[in-house]
Amino acid sequence: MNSSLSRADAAVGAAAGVLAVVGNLAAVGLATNRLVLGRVDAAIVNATPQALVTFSIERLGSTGHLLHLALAFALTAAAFGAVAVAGLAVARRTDTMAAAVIATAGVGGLLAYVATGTPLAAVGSGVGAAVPVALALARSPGAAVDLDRRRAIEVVAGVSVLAAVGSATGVLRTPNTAADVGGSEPREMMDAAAAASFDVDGLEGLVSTRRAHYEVDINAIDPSRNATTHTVSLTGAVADEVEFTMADLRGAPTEHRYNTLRCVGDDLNGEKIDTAVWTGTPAETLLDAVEPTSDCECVMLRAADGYHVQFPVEALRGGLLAYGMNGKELPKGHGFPVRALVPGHWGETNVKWLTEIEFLDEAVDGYWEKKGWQGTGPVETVAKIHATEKHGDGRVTVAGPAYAGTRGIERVEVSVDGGDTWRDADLTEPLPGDDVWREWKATVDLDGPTEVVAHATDGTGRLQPEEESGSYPSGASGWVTTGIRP
Ligand SMILES: Nc1nc2c(c(=O)[nH]1)N[C@H]1C(S)=C(S)[C@@H](COP(=O)(O)O)O[C@H]1N2
Ligand SMILES: [Mo]
Repeated sequence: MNSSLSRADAAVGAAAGVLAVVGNLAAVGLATNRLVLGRVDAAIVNATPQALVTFSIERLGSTGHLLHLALAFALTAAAFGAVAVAGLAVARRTDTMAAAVIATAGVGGLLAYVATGTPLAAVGSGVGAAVPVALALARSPGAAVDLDRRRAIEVVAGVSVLAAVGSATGVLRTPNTAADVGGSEPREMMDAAAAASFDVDGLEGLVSTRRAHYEVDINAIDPSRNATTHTVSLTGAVADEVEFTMADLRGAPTEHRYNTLRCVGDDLNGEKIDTAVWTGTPAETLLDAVEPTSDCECVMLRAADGYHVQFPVEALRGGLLAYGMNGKELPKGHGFPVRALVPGHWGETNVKWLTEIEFLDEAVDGYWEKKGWQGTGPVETVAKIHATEKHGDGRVTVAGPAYAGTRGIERVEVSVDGGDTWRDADLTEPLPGDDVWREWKATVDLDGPTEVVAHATDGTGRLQPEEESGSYPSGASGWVTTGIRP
């Protein structure tokens, strides 16, 4: 083999690698568990040192996901590419095109089957890997295979078109129907929240519709769940296990709630905090259907993406199993078809793509707790400074959300003299509900650059702690300070 030949082989191999990944996607749609890419990505995340995973998810967000997804793509495509290159070698040895194509499709398909356990994924990847090999060999049937440069370029061009069509097919196969949920009530609640919100430039609104609700996920690709087959099972230390379909959940008593979520990894003045109107059935409906047999009184919630979190069943009892968000079906990124909402607890307990509520014999750590986080308990109290609106005459309105989970917000104060004197900020009327933030605002008169400090007092009369800490391991603390000028 001379070197130009092997370069042509490499081009066909790369094309086969890409097309195998795309073929998989085209065959099964955007469904993590059924994509070799999704499996490899999950394996990379599992093999990555925990500190790095935490850093990536909490700090880099979607950029971090893109990085490990790119690595997963390179590894996956390289594996299928190697199969195709081996296929070309088979062609040379046997002098037949059919043997090479069948070998590539077979081994590629087997690889995908082993990785995903999904026959359709095997077909998609096998065919995808074999097509470039077939194209490369097409005009030299039975002959000794010599791949010249021109042929390699033709193959890559042809495969690029197929890859584009295949990717589009795969993404379109993914159901993206956001049906209305909950009738007119969620809409009315959103309107009421909009009317109650302060009108300050840059403030997000009491229901976060001016900007997208934040998202924190352990996986780069959200699991795709089919609402007609998805179930939530109550398992483990119970007299009899019970399984609920989505039809069961929708048939159970319905509630609409304002509910605020905040990630334990949120910075003190960060934006991993939002509020939506959620529609679902009280978790109690499900919990009452089983008889616990242990006295641990703790549950492990498990999800379709492998996520799991353990906390006292008592916290879940007042919670909601939500299938609607802001009057629509839950968006995929927020847990379609059903997620848990646990009043007043850090975001990580609010499991998306919920599949199982397991009653435990003894408490064990969940996903984040294994990485050292302590985020299964109640949220810390915080007043954030998210907006400053200048009036042009020396007056500046500062404003933000204030949140203390189920304790509620009683008062927010601001200081412009470094904390010597404080004045009360205005608060929005509390929206009904046990776990909803409020907005605060205060207009201050300034004659020069000034530091503004804000702090909140919760419904129990306790002032937000002044001592500063980062979000790891149990949530950020301190008073938010911002420099403003008139
Ligand atoms: N299945 C599953 N549920 C999950 C997560 C996840 O990665 N997988 N992330 C948790 C974390 S850390 C937070 S802060 C919230 C975020 O919910 P949101 O993305 O709807 O804002 O979901 C929680 N539920
Ligand atoms: Mo989180």
